[in-house]
Amino acid sequence: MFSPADTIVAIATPPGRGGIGVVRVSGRDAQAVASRILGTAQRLAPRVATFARVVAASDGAGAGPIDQVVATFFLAPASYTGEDVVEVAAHGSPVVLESILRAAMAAGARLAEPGEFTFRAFLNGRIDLVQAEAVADLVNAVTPLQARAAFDQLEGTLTGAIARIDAALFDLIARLEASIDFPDEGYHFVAPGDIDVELHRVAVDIGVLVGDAGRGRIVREGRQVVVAGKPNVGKSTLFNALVGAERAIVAPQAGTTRDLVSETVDMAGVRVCLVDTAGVRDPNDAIEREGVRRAVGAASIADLVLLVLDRSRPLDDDDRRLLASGADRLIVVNKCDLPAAWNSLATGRPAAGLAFDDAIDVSLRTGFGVAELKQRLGARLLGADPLRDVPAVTNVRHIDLLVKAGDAVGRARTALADRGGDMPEEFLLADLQEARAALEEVTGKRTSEDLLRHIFARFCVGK
Ligand SMILES: Nc1nc2c(ncn2[C@@H]2O[C@H](COP(=O)(O)OP(=O)(O)O)[C@@H](O)[C@H]2O)c(=O)[nH]1
Ligand SMILES: [Mg+2]
Repeated sequence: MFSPADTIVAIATPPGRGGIGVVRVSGRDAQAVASRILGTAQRLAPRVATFARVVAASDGAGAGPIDQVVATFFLAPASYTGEDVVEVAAHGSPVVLESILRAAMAAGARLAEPGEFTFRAFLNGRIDLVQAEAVADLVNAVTPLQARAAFDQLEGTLTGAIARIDAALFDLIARLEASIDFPDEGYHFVAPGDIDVELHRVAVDIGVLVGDAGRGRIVREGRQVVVAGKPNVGKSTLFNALVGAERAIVAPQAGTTRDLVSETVDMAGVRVCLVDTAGVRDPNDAIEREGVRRAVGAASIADLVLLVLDRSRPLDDDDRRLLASGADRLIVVNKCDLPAAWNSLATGRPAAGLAFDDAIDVSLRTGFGVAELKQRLGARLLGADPLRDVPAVTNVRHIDLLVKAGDAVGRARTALADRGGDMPEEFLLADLQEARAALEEVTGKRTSEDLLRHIFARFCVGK
């Protein structure tokens, strides 16, 4: 998909202005490109920060000096990509960085595709596919917990766990093959009892990884939480309180919020896309009708609905309709600072026929109950115990393949149990090889080009 023979270049820092901006060059001509744009005859010493001037080629329109920079050369294979790399740290101006980029291209480098530096690191065996995906996750992390999970994967914790499982399977397969290859020896290279002990151990190891995968997936992918309720109950006030900014308009008139307003926030380490909606009631006009339609639509696809009720006004049909919907929800009973129009949920049933599954009394005006609401929300998003260790597996691609490997090992164990003492080597081999194939697909030892293309397309240019 990418041509690995080219020397590539890209701006590695994000668009915009900053103290420093970095242009990165990688490939066999990295040094030659650097010496052309830096105008220095002498070669850069590896891993030494060298002060220099970038100069554009004299024939081009923007000829002449561009910026004072610090260039660092990394000699292959001890670099991010495993190739010769030069990083040019200039002043963080988009104009300057663009000029340096163009100068490098004029000097023989090609503009890198998204993720191409990391792809080269993968191709050159610097990192496996799990680690390459972790790089993208780390760059894209919104919460510290997401960053931590990605960092652990980049450090190779998952890679190591998979390698240990794979090594055990490899060893078993070798012994089973020996038993098949030398049937006349009159004995098995491995006893059925031993095989089952080993397979049990492998199944447990896979189970440990997959066991936390549900939480892991939530950490990586985040959740969508929708604030719903009839008009004027305090939805936008709640939304702002959770976002920590006056993002949505709060007003005493009903029907202020007419479109969806959304914001990404960190809740208990989970990246949450929080959505404020229009109050659900019989709409007064076409715009409000569309707002209500969007509100209902958003609530129907949400992972969790925060259903807001107003305790200072009697429950009405709008509330009842919302309460009747079966969404996964947390009921927020607001305006507890005002005289109550119905009983507290703690002391009794507020109205006949209404079931309150999970409700909390708050006053968004005084702040009463808000801390507990946040805590309950975090627990609902992440499961019972949000502060446990960082999950090892977070990526649904890895989870699916690990489950596949676990299933194959399970089938092997069943075959072994069904045959009693008579060892079904061929069946076992087929299952164990399938398990290994799934693990190799996780780490990228065995991967289609389509999948690679798909994975690296998520990266930004320069990574
Ligand atoms: N007394 C009292 N008023 C509140 C409380 N929360 C919100 N309000 C007020 O209720 C009105 C409607 O709030 P808003 O957030 O716009 O409701 P929305 O229509 O559901 O989005 C505003 O005047 C808020 O200041 C509360 O806890 N107590
Ligand atoms: Mg509103």
